[in-house]
Amino acid sequence: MKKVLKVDGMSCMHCVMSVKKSVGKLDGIKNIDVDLKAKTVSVEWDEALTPLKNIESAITNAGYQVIAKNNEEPI
Ligand SMILES: [Cu+2]
Repeated sequence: MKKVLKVDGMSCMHCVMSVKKSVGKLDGIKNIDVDLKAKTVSVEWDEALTPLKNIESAITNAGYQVIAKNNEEPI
C-alpha cells in the first residue's frame, strides 16, 4: 500500500531524518519519501504488518502533525 500524508511541522533535513527514522522502525516499511516543500511524507509499506494509524503515531511521536491523508479531507 502507498499513502501520501500531509505533515505539518517539518522544516529542515533534521525533521526529514526524524520522520524517516521513526517510521522506518515499523514493520513492513518498504519506502519513505519526504518532500519538505510539499510537506508530504509518502510511505510504501505492507499494511498486513503495520496499520496506517501506527505510521501516523510514529510521525506524531517524532513531534510532527499529520494533517491529511491522500484522497481525504484534512483531519
Ligand atoms: Cu527540522
